[in-house]
Amino acid sequence: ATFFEGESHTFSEYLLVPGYSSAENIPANVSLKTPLVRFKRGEESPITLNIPMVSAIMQSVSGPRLAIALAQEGGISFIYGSQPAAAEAAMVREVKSYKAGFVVSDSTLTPDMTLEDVLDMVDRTGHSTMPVTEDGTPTGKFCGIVTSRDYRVSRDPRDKKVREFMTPAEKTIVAEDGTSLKVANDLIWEHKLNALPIVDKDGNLVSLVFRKDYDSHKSRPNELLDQHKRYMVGAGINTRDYAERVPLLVEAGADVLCIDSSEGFSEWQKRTLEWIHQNYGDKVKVGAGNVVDAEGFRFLADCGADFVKVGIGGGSICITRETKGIGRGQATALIDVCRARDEYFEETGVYVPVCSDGGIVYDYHMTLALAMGADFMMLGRYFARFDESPTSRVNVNGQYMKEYWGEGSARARNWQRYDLGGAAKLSFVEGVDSYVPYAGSLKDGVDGTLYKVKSTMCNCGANSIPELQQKARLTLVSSTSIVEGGAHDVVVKDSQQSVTYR
Ligand code: MZP
Repeated sequence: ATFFEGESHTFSEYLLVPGYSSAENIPANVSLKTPLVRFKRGEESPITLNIPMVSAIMQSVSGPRLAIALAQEGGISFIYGSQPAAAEAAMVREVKSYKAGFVVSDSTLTPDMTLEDVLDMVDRTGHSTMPVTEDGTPTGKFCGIVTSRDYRVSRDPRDKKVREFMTPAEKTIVAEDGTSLKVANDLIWEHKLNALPIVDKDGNLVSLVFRKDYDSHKSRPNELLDQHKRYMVGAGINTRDYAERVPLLVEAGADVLCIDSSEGFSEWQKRTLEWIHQNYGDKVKVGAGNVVDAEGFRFLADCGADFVKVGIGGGSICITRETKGIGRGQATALIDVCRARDEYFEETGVYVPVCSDGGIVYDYHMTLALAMGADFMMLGRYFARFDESPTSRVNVNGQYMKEYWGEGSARARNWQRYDLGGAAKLSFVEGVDSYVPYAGSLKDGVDGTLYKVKSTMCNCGANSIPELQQKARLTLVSSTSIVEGGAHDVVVKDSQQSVTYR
């Protein structure tokens, strides 16, 4: 047997030691742009992300609604593969055909609705803003908007009528030929509106332009309002039915694929990658994994993986280490693989991005993962908590929760993820079915997290991810100093604080 030197560690056992920060190191100057797929020295990755976050290839995480919300923030989702190929392709198509920038409302509220009705509609449609018209039809005379934030703020007094929460339209613009997005953008900006209603000459609501559309379009202010951009989306595949699944996903418009497997250092992954390259050359980008050491990385990089995912047994819903006794502490695995990636780049001139998959619990773990060399992170639990994840929100003992279950659980039965060429079934479970605390909208959550990540990067004197990786100074911490790092020797007044402030 081979014994690895030292123990394997996880994120909570590390801290960043701040470095010198100049006056240039402010969060507003930090770029989180990062490569998604392999590229040659001196070139840029053909696909880059604006934020280093991708959502897990899981039934309870990555459906179309979450994929759209995450793409709007600059990340990417991988639609889950544990469903018929045609159903997965339909989800990809739904994301690709979503019209952003100019949203013609397909649902409106009427003044006699209760807040419960509003919640249902906000949940069902995924709209963050609802137009209210006099007669409740999309083209009725416009009289106000209700935002999901209004709902959240006011959700306790359930019997109140929605009328009380309508935000009167402070500004509207009249749709006419030649109306430019710039006009809408200027109004949104000037009046700090969340949504700008567009009405026709008779005052009937035509559509809404959202602040987030303004944010994503401000670099191209003169685009006309009927135009829209296509969001990026990824999709999971397995090592069994790739010959049928990949063509459907490619045809549906998937921007990138990823082999979804609990253990990727295998001939099955090699065969899958070879098949894709033989049939599509380098037109179809595909990530592979998961691995936890340098050997596994090199194998997949040599097989042509466009990125390599790291992590076995660290996922919040994962019991692989308990059931099979395989895995490695996530931080140690990541450090080892990232070192191998840098050596591979030195040797071959090809940079193969590394994704840290699973085990991120606190926001600061993301900064640590980036500092240790990850190009981006795959997150399951984190995204499952938001409005946009595909699972039900339930009330458990007075607290709102979202359901979250592993792909290897009895509920998901994703046997292909654990397939070793045997019978087409899940022989034993490697994951659990669980609840995670509900955390509101993806946008609010991601904004808060990334502000923390950027602030820490500034403390390390870094304004970009490569700079962080170069400058970061990390230290292992003792179990006693981990206790010192939390609130200690005081009686915390509100126990919820400890949940929310992280
Ligand atoms: P986390 O973000 O919830 O900690 O971990 C998500 C990751 O756990 C997924 O991206 C996937 O790699 C892994 N996963 C998914 N299902 C299981 C399971 O049932 C699992 N064991 O380990």
